[in-house]
Amino acid sequence: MALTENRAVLDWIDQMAAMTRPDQIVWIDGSQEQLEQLRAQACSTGELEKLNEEKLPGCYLHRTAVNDVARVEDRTFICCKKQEDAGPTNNWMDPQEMYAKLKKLYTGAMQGRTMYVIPYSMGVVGSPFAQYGIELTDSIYVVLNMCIMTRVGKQVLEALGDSPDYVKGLHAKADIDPENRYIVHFPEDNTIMSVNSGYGGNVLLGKKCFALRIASYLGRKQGWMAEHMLILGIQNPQGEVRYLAAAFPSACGKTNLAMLIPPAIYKEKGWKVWCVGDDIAWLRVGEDGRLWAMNPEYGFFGVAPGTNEKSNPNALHTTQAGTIFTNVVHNLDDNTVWWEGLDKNPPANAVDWKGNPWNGQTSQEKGAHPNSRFTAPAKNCPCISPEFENPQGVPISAIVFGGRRAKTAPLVYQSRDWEHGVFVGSIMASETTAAATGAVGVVRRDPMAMLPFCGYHMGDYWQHWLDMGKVLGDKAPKIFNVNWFRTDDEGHFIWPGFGDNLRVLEWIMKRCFSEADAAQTPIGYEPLPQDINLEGSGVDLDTLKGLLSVDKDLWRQEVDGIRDFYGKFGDKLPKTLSDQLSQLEENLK
Ligand code: GTP
Ligand code: SPV
Ligand code: MN
Repeated sequence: MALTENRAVLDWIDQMAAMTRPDQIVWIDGSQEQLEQLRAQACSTGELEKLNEEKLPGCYLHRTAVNDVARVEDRTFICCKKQEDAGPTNNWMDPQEMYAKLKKLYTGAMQGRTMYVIPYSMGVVGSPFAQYGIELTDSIYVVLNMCIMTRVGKQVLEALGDSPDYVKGLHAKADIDPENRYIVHFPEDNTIMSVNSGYGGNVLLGKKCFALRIASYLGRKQGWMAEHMLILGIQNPQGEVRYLAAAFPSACGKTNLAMLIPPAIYKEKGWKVWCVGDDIAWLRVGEDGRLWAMNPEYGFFGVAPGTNEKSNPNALHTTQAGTIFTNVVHNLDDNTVWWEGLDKNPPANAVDWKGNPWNGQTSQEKGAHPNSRFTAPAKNCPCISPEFENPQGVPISAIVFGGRRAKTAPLVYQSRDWEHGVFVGSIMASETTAAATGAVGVVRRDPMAMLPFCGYHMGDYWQHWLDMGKVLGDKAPKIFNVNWFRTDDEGHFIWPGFGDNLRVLEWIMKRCFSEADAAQTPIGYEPLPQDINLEGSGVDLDTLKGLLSVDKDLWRQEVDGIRDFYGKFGDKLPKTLSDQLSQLEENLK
């Protein structure tokens, strides 16, 4: 039975059902009884496997199709009326043409299946900054994941009332055919259509599709920003909590930084870190003129490999109950899960991510997919911020950009001002990871970590950043860039990373409150080496100096790469940014 009388919602569902022809329609009300019944049903068909109830209460394992393990950027489209509004970094097709193409793929796609109606909220239900969506899907896995990642149920429909202002999302697994896989956004129609995939980022439509691609488009129109950023609070020994938001590309350390555990010498002094969000931030100018950030999500869809008791105990703890694991190893001895980097003792009696028998003691192949994931409730996180449910979000003192660069980018530097900071974000580059299909380890430009997620022209997006800076004026957060991933000649990471990253964040926060000095370099401000606390880090001052070094030759090559990249944007490239590039070139002379 329908859970709303909203005409716009009911008419749209009627149309989608007429096209996809499900056997039945089930509304997700958010109740535990209904979810329990769906879990049981998914277990009966093998879509989910129930894990050890003592060791991993309420946890399940799922395997996707082998050809369907990551976001598909080459099959992701922004379909607005004019191609120039999508810009050179997005795939585009005329909306009418795309609707027609998709119609063929969706027609009858849910025959013999159930269509689930998921009313969900991005943000606290009823808050002035929440946005609502409805996802129609024929996948129980999607329903259960959406119920962890977003706020789902009747209360969303009540908050929406009879308003037509919601994001429509249609997902059909169809045949999981990679040749006919499409992840399509119609920003002008508030609509998302996803077909032929069952992988998280392609099908949990509240996440990248809505909260970044559609929301970035809405944010530009309405004067706010949707960013691929974690949000965290750093509590110093005086008890003050200062917040930062950080944009790193996929699988470059957001979840890990967001749940950071301070090194022993920091803990002893009383430092704490609070996680507000690990992937997406919606930012707006508050009544006090400062920039405020809220996390529209309700859970974490995190990278499993590499997560362990040492690198990130908070993340590991977060996944020990009520979690869905996707494409990890199934340990048959005790019906638990394993992945590369969990511990040094891979199970011998196990099943790998493809569903084949796997002996971790002898196999040369990886057991878990490099992009295997956990979907875990935010409330499980031991360091979840007390402000997590605050509809206003938190005030941001620093914005941090960063990527995976073996060379070139130093451990940390600060921009000279907001405009220079926007330049620093726009020239971000990072080695590609397993989070998207395609080659791994190739350096590519990924401005603000938004290359795959910006729902409109990247040149307009940069202008929007510059405009936001004008509104914020002297209340604007300070902007920084970090790189935890510099390597030595043997390819080993030089900086210990993880908890030790707090040493860098401490300096960043001090800069925001005029409590630390800095040195000028051609690319911006850097810490005086003695101002980074290295006690207990195992890093000596010379190594740190190396990590902070700016190699002018490499940076001159960088300038050439940036100029090529900027060339794509034609007259949509803000003049401020081309001026910044000239300034950088000048500084390197
Ligand atoms: P998405 O969920 O794809 O957006 O990824 P993310 O940005 O949240 O990345 P995540 O924190 O999951 O980290 C991805 C990988 O980077 C994991 O394998 C981590 O172990 C590794 N990693 C994270 N932080 C650090 C760090 O400080 N140093 C090093 N060397 N590796 C790190
Ligand atoms: C990312 O790739 O940045 C993720 C995972 O956070 S996904 O939801 O697949 O986009
Ligand atoms: Mn992400």
